This record gives sequence, C-alpha cells and structure tokens, in this order.
Amino acid sequence: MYACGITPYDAAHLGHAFTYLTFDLVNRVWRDAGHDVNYVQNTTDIDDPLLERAEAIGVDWRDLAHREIDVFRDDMAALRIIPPTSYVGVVESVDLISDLAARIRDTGAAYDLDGDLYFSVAEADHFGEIGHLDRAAMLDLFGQRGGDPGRPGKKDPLDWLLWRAERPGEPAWASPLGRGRPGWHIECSAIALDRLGPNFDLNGGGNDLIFPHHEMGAAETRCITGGPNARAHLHVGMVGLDGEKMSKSLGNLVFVSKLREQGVEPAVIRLAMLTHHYRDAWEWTDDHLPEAHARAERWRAAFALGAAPDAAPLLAAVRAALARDLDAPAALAAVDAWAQAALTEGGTDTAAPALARATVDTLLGVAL
Ligand code: 5CA
Ligand code: ZN
Repeated sequence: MYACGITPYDAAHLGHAFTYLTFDLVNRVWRDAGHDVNYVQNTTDIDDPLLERAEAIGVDWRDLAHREIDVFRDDMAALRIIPPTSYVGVVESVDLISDLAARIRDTGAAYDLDGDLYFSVAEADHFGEIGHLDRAAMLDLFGQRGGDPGRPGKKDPLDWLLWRAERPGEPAWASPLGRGRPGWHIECSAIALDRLGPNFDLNGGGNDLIFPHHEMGAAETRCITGGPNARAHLHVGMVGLDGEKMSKSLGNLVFVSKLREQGVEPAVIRLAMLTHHYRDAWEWTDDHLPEAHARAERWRAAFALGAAPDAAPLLAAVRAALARDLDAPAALAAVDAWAQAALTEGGTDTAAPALARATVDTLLGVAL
C-alpha cells in the first residue's frame, strides 16, 4: 500500500496522525491476516509551501525539511505507528520522477508551456474515476489545492504541471526535460509505480487528496500502464478544530509533539483518535483527552487482574470490528464491555487479562 506522506514544513498535527493511524490499522489487520505488507510512504521534501516557509523563517529549505521529518518520525514512533517499509523522499527520486514525466510527454499526453511541462486533461481517459466530481467542483478544488487554473496559455484550466522549469533562486535538478523540479502529483505516481508496480492494492491519504492529487496521479499512471494505479483507494476524514479543517495553511493546529511535551501519554492520544471512524470528519475538543485517559485507566485495571472472563471472544470481536471497514469505535466498545465485565463481575480465566492486553496492543496499537 501507498500512503501520501507529509510535506515537512511544520510539525505533525492530529490530522496527520489520524491519517497515519488509519493506515497503521490497515497494516495491523493485514499482518494479522498473515500478509507480508509492503508499505510505501513518500515525503514531499521539495514543494512550494516548504520553500515559502523556509524563506519566511530564514532557514535553508533542506534544514527545515530534515528537522520536521525528525519530529514527525519521532511522533509516529511514540504513537506506535509501525513505520512504512520504505519512506521515499522526492529529492532522492528526482530522476525517477523526471523519467516518468518524460515518458508521459513521449506519449503525446503532455505539452510545453514556456518550458514547463503540462499534462493535457483532454488526453486523460477515465478522468473523474477517483473523485467522481463534476467539472465545476474540479475547477474549484484545483484552484484551492495547489493548482493553477488561471495560468494563461494552458489548453484547459485543469491541465496540470508535471515539471517546472528552473526559476531564479529556486532549487533545480538536471533532467531529460531540462533543469527544473517535479510537479506535485507526479512524485507520488512515480514513487508508487517504481516501488509497488502497477495496480497495487491500496492507495490513499486524507480525503483532501481525492481531488486533484489522486485524480491526477491516477491519470498519470493510466497514461503509462493503461490501467488503474491501485485496486482500492482509502481516504481519511478531516480532523478539524474550531469549525475548520486542521491545516498548516490555516494555522489551527494541535501538534502531537506539543501534547507529548505537556506530558500526555501517547497511548492516550491514540485512544482518543480511535474513538472516531476513519471516514468521518470530526473535531478535536478538550474532552477527548480526559475521556481517553479514563478509558486507559479502566483497561489497565482490567489487564492487571489475576483472572477475568475468557478473552477469546474479545479477540474475535476486535478482529470482526476492524474487518468491517476498520470500525475502530466498535473495537473500543468490545474492549470496554470485556473490561467492564472483568472489573464488576470478575472471571476465572487466568490467561484472559494477558490475552486482552495483547489484543489491544497488537490490533489497536495501544500498549497499556
Ligand atoms: N505531501 C502531501 C501528500 S503527497 C501532503 O498532503 N502533505 S500534508 O503534510 O499536507 O499532509 C500529510 C497527510 O495528512 C496527507 O495524507 C493529508 O491528506 C493528511 N491530512 C492533512 N490534514 C489533515 C487533517 N486535518 N485531517 C486528516 N488528515 C489530514
Ligand atoms: Zn501524494
């Protein structure tokens, strides 16, 4: 599977954490089913927002990226998110990416605009297969999410950048397309195709990436392979704060690293996020942490008992809940019910507390 990774210009917030928690649940479910999971995640270590932030704070863009990548990986480890098999940066993949852009150009699906290379949406068969949006919605989102619908000279406002020719003061790399740097979508198409091949099992990220990122990425891959890039897509609901999507550009953020600094146990942060189904949009509120803390304490008390009710049905219930479209809230409810019974009615199974703890640890990633 492939999950779109961070653009490392600011620390990981709870929205990012929720997205990677979701992919972690997929990873755990697949591993539990006996699969060998090849999980690839990119890092957008060169892009406009990174360059803009680096310039604004007077830091070299490479140093900013390295610093934020370190914080992100440390936060993910603390949250017990199993690392991807490979993290792949854009900077280290420029050859791969420019090669794919050149192959697309050679099919005739892309054109030159003042030295920049654009994918012509008119050449994209099946365009709309990922997001199923109408043209007005596409235009609107393209303008909001890094696209350039208004650039003069394009054949269609929805045509998108594959390769950006060198500009004064911007980093650039030599390529068959001349010196420059990659557009956004092509980085994920190229890295996924190289590491996972065509039609891999699962592609995804937050649902803010459905359009344009995953739509345009799928079109790039289809242009070369003639088929879909992935068998399925998974898109995670947006985490919000105070009525808005939590986003680096809006600045309404709750950082995982800040919560950790304040002494919040990572397992409690993870439990708080698990109370939401991955598809749903939800808001971070102040009651999340005390509720998750109370749940962690109840579960801990039950795991510490010398005997409890049989936990084999609990293991089966957690597996079944996750198998039903990763229903984490239902999995928590099953553990709650077992813990409640263990604490109030007791039980005679001396192996049960350890089995329940291992279930929660292994399948939900919550170590208590
Ligand atoms: N580097 C690109 C993907 S190639 C990017 O979108 N980076 S990001 O740093 O903006 O986001 C990293 C991941 O977190 C993406 O999968 C994105 O969809 C997800 N994400 C961003 N904000 C939120 C949010 N508020 N709630 C849930 N997921 C989010
Ligand atoms: Zn991506």
